[in-house]
Amino acid sequence: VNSQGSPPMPFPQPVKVQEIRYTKIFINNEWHASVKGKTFQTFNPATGVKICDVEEADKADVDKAVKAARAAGQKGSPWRRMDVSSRGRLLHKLADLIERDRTLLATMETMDTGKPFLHSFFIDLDGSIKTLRYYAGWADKIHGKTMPVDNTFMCFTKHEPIGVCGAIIPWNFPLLMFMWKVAPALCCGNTVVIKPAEQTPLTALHVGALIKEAGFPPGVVNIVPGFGPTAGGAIASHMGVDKVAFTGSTKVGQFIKEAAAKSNLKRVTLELGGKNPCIVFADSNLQLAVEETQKGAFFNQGQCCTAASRVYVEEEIYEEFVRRSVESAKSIVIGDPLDPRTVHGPQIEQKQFDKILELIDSGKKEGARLECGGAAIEDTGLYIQPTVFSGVKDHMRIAKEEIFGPVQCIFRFKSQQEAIERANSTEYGLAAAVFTSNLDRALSVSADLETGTVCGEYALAEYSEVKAVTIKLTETQ
Ligand code: TXE
Repeated sequence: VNSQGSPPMPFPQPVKVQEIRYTKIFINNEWHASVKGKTFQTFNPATGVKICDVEEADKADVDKAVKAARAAGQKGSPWRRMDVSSRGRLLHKLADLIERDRTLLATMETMDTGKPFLHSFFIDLDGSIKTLRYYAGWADKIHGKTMPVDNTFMCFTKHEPIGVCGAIIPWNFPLLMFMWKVAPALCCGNTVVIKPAEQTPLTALHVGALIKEAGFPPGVVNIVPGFGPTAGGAIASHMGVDKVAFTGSTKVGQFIKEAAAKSNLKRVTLELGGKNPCIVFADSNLQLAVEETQKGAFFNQGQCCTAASRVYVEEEIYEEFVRRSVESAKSIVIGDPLDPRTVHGPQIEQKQFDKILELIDSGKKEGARLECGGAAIEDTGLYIQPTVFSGVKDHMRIAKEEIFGPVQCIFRFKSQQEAIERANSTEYGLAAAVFTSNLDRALSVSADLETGTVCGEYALAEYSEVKAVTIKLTETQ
């Protein structure tokens, strides 16, 4: 019973998934087998059991998808002729359908990624629905400016669609990443060819069916499940793709930019790794800082580009901060991701699991103090214990490299200036956090931190082309 005296809301429960309905390539609102006749398997990382086979897209399939997307965006096509308000209504309709299928989608997301079911339900699904509704609202509010110019000219700008937007997304937030790419692209009137990660294609394909059901014209969204160097590479280097948006590793981000430059100089947006600093000052609410930095480190099994991977703690509170962080890490409920009580599930795959354990080993060898965790959970496949290192030094690999696993690294600092300099001494610059009860200090430190996360309205500029129209007038206005 909560403080208002009403009974607690029952937790949502996963559904029983008997069979995965959508496993083919989605082009022109139809399901296609792969041109080469190839398939790949997708696994449940909590059990290692195969979920299903999925049709594998390669270059020839991407060609088909790009052709469909180009045709759907042609002048005079239903998509191009559609009122912008109707475009917004379609995005809302898709959000409604995702709400209808929310429990099923959350269950599939958990099966495919290993993330705890309630996280899928409340975070990934909620975020996906809200992303669609947010961009649905923008669809009829994208407009240019009129500019004063010399002489008898009138000049105004229009924000037009770019054309075919390619998207390549990772496995850590499959559905949410899908929406972060597709919703702003559609809101601005583009068409899309999107490749989900090979580890996690299932929710994207289910959404393909919902896109058709919502009434998007054929070819507006095309989904090509497959591998990076083949299907992903074909999108990045395609002459018929006008823009590519990528989220993933820094190394592949470099390939994407190179492929874009070498083909048609398509526009590129990249969201890559992070090694995000949190600075905890002695005047902060200590318990809140412990809880939040730890959520930041361990949420989604540490598989977040914005993970709180470097925690700088002022020396007066350092010992107590470490003690409470260890206590908190040891209390995390690890288990079957489909069990609503579970907070911590398995890593996504063997490659990531091995990389994380190797980095944990390097931390031990380089002299960081292992406070808890530090190993796999025996006999349970891809599970790694929530791990806390204290006494981490800036030169250690765990201080510099993106671990992408449940590892919290705690550092000690003396002065504000020192904390800022150390926080900034990284090749990354994605996100950062400051804990203090002094608002002046919070603002000045945040101004000094060299990080930036771009989202919301700014995304619209990445999915539209500004066209300046200049008209010669015969009469002075
Ligand atoms: O990423 P990849 P991986 C980081 C994290 C992780 C590391 C490696 O540190 O440990 O990257 O993860 C597609 N051309 N992040 O190997 O390979 C691929 O199919 C075109 C941070 O999973 O970058 C998938 O769809 N595409 C990150 C997507 O790129 C290619 C999230 C991401 O895979 C390609 C994931 C190629 N040559 C990992 N090679 C974040 N920023 O959230 C691969 N892909």
